[in-house]
This record gives sequence, structure tokens and C-alpha cells, in this order.
Amino acid sequence: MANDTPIIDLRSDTVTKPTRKMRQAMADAEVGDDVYGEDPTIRRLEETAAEMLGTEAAIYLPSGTMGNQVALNIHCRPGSEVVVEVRSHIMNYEMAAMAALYGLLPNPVYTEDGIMTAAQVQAAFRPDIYYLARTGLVALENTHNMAGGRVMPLNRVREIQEVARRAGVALHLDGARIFNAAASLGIPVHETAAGFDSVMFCLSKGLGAPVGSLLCASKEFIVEARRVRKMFGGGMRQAGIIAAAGLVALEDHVERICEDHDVARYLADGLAQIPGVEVPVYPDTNILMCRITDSYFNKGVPEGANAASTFVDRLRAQGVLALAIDSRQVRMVTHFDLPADAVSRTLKAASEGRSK
Ligand code: TLP
Repeated sequence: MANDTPIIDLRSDTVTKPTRKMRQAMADAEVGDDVYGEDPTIRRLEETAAEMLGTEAAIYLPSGTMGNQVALNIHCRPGSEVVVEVRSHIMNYEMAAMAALYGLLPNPVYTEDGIMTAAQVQAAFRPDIYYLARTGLVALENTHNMAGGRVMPLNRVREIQEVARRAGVALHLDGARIFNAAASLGIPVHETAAGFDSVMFCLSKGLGAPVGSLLCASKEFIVEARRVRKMFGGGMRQAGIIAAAGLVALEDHVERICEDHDVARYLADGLAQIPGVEVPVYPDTNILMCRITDSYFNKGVPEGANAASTFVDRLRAQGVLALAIDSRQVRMVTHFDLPADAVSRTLKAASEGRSK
């Protein structure tokens, strides 16, 4: 690989760099102290987000993890359970925060494809008996990251909302990639966000902003969220500087997000042709999970190594970065910062990696 050949970074859609327009907006941003509610750019971002998602209000936070955790704090009393799909981000990739910070217990629902049914959610609710923990919340994830960016069908979401409503259990949506979900379903994002008590989404994933997430909910909920955000040290003062890039993301990058889904599908088509690489689930959105079997390795899996990490190492040697999820699975995520030849170079690297 020549030194000036750009790296193809498929580890995540969080790796994008701010565009020229974002940098310009950041330089020009009007700012104020957001802890006093005086940053006009953040206010505009929060109003725009609430309007797009169809909620009364929104709050800007430094990360998706903080958005999810602020919501959990408000929804649940200590000692309650949170119903989640077993591979959810909230349960697996947030440092056990719900247990460490609030004394909450995840109640994981096991699914094949990452999409819970209403019957499964209903079965996870605890009856009201004095020796059982209370069910505090159902948290859905749409798109579902570790299920390969799967989109929850809208009727499935509505059925789950119905059983939760009937049981009096609140609903949170980890919509880190909600704009990918809406694009894939071909519906406005507010329909994907409807029927939840709180929705978190990220600007710093497929939308391409450098930093930030929003938590969207009722006015009352967001007033409380400002207190909890402060408790976490998430009051960011003149953060209009970064919020300005978020506004550009919402203005310019929503429409184009489905291009990333096309690229993920081209990649899936090509990878599935390579002996030893399986694509068990054709991507709905911008996340592609592939499975590396032993037959990928012409000379066998190297001693003491595993299939996924060896595959990832061989891609890296050719300037392509991907993420090993476990000993077999590799994740690739498409985004707007990929070079034009990303698919062909990735496929070439994957084919050539067989005989190293
Ligand atoms: N996901 C990251 C990693 O943490 C795995 C990634 O590269 O995909 N919810 C979902 C569904 C997410 O995928 C993520 C980040 C978050 C929440 C947390 O967002 P941040 O990283 O902003 O705290």
C-alpha cells in the first residue's frame, strides 16, 4: 500500500471527521453559557431536534451513553429492572452503568435477530409481588447495533409499546442510529420516535458530527434531565462551538444517509462471494456483520489466534480497518468519510488475506 493511499476505516460510523461546512459553522457559532441556558446555538439545536423527532423538548449531551443513562436515572427507581434485548448497547457497552450508578438490573430478552416480540417483552414483566423487583423500563434499540444494524419493523415497535402501556411500564428508545432506521423504513424520523417516553439519538454516528447526542422527551422530563446531566458533569458551557456542527449534520446529512446503506449492501454482496466469509444477515442499514469460518484460511487459522482477529489484522495490513466483535464475527460500518474505492479495496484485501 502506498503511503498516501487513504485508510478505509470501517470500525464505526463514529470515525468521520467534520466537513469543511461544519468547521466553518463551528468557527462562526454564536455561543453563551449553556448551564445558564444562554447558548443560542445549543438552543437552536435542541429545538430543531425536538421538532424533527416530534417531542416537546430536547437536551444536548456529550455522548449517547450519557443520554441513555440520564434517561434511565429519570425513569427508574433503584432496585428496578430494565427489559432489554440481550445484545443491546445499554446492557453491554455502557460500563454496567445502570448497575454501578443506579442499582438497576437488566432483564435481558434473548432473540435470534435482535428484534424482541411483544410477547417476549410481556413475559419479561414482573408480576406485582412483594419479593420481586419492579419492572422499571423497556429500552429498545433501533437500529440494533450488534444485530447488524437491524431495523425494528414499525408494527413490532407499536405492539411492544402497547403491552408496555397496558402494564404501566415506561419506554425508552436508544435511537443512536434512528435516522438510519427511518431512512431504511422510508418514513419520517418522528414516526420512528413516536410512542416512547424518551428517545436518545446521536449526531456523531451516521450523521457525521464530531460530538454530541440528544435526549428528546416531554418538557417536564427534559427539565429533570438538565439536573441529571449536571450531576454527571455534562454541563458544557460554550458548547455551541460543537453544537453548530450538529446543526449542519441535521441540515445536510439526513438525506444522504441511505447512501451508506447501499455501500454496506455492495460490501455484503462482495464479501459473501469470498470463500470462508459468511454474511448471515444482509444489512438493513450501514452496519454489516460477517462471520469468518476456518475455511477462509488457506493455511489454517494461525496457532494461538482466532478467526476474526486474524481476518481484521490481515485487512489492517492492507489499510482497511474493521472491528472483531468476538472470535468469529467482524463488524464493518459504512459512513460518508469512506474513499470512493472503499468497497473494491476492502474486497481485494479480504480476498488476498486468505492466502497470507
Ligand atoms: N456505539 C459505538 C460503540 O460503543 C459500540 C459504535 O461504534 O457503534 N447506543 C448505541 C446503539 C450505540 O451504538 C452507541 C455507540 C451508543 C449508544 C453510545 O454512544 P456514545 O459512543 O456516543 O456514548
